[in-house]
Amino acid sequence: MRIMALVASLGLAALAACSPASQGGENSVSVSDAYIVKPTPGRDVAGGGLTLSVTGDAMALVGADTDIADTVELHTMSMEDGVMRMRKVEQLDVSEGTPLVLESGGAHLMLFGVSPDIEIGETVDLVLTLTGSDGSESTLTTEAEIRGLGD
Ligand SMILES: [Cu+2]
Repeated sequence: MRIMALVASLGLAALAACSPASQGGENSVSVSDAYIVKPTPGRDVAGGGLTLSVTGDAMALVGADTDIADTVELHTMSMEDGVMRMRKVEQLDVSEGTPLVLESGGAHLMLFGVSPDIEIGETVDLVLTLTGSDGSESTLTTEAEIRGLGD
C-alpha cells in the first residue's frame, strides 16, 4: 500500500507541475512494445516489458501504474551464486541512443494484484512516471498489450 501511495503522489505531482516546459522543449520520449503477461490461473503476479527511448537529455523511469493491478514495481535481474534474483529498484535510467528495454530475463515491470478479468489480446493503459535530469517529473500514458505466457 505504501508503494501505491507513492505512485499516486508522484502522479499528482506530475499533473500539478504539468507546465509546457516540463519536457524541456527538446526532450522527447517514446514507448514501444509495451506488454503485460497474463498470470497463470490462480496467480495475480505478472511480468511486463516495454522499450523506452528518449532524445535530448537523459531521463529516468521512476514508476508505472495501471488500473488492472494494485501496484507496479521496477525490477532488475542479476545472477547471484548461480541463481537469478530479482530486485526492486527506484529508477531505471534511459539516455539518447541507449533505449531502456524491459523484458523477461532482464530489467522488467512486475505487477502485483493483477485483475483476473484481463484477456489476452486486449490493451490496457499503462502510465509511466519519468524524471528529467533537472528533477522535473512527467507522466506518459501508453497502451500495453496483454500477452499469454511464452508469446
Ligand atoms: Cu520481478
